[in-house]
Amino acid sequence: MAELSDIQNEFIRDEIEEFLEVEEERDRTVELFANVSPEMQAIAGALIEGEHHVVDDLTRQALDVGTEALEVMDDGLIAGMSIVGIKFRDNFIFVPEVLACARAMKAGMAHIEPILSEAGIEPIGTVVMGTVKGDLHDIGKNLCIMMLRGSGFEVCDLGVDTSEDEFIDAVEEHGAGLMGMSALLTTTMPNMGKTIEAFIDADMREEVKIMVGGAPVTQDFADDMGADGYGKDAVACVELAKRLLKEKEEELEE
Ligand code: B12
Repeated sequence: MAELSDIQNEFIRDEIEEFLEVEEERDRTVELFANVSPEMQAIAGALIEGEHHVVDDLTRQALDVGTEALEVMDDGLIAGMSIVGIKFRDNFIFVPEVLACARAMKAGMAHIEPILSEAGIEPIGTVVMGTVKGDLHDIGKNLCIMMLRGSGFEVCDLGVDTSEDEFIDAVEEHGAGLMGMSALLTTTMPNMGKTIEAFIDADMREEVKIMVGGAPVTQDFADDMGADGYGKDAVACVELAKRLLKEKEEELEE
């Protein structure tokens, strides 16, 4: 098991020491950062401090020297955001600070997006994606969209606070066989189920495969509300989208 002293970046060490009070989270975070490069630790550190210009520069530099976009995303940006999440939950920081971190995350993602989206081939399928009604969190959804586009999907992004009708209209308009919903709040998770019910009421449930995700969402929750699949992260989202697309095509052949 890794030790705090295995992490080279002093700022990250201090953050873990000062703010991570839950032993299991602390051990997991130490393990994570002890195994990532100093460059990724620096990106995570700048993100935690909400320094979007620094994240912008460091992300560009890392990609310029050949670091994989996925490594920068997972080991730099998402790793940094995981510490931000814990500090926010435990009231060490508040909405303005988190917004600064989100802005820094977006500055880094702006460099990653063109790389992950550069498939440039015939779209393999169309996906409608949105964050559910009442929910303004879009970082995770946007990462999923980047990865989906990079894997050849055409994505219609409905943004945040998406109503049932907006999902229905977009699926109809784009003839999409796949749809993804994101929710980050326990209070907005039920809106995923409500949206699925709206599809049933509109007699459109059979037309679209529905996948769900977001930090509080689980496989059990997805099963309970009648979704076709759940993905824990952006990589899982792409695998799931491919599997559901295949199932959809097989159903159409029958
Ligand atoms: C950033 C953030 C914000 C930012 C959002 C900025 C933005 N543009 O998104 C701001 C400051 C606006 C914000 C506001 C609020 N937030 Co907030 N926020 C967060 C924070 C710190 C990080 C979320 C994030 O971006 N994570 C990083 C991304 C990469 O991870 P992710 O979203 O989980 O996405 C991944 C997977 O889940 C999956 N995925 C996501 N979507 C989908 C979809 C599909 C189909 C699939 C397959 C997979 C998938 O793939 C993604 C990539 O790997 C979380 C803490 C946390 N631990 O989640 C709190 C958190 C979600 N927020 C919380 C709260 C309480 C709020 C506020 C109510 C605070 C307030 N008092 O105003 C408001 C609500 C605003 C609203 N109506 O939505 C709570 C929710 C608690 C709860 N039980 O519901 C959390 C958990 C913090 C906490 N207290 O612990 N927040």
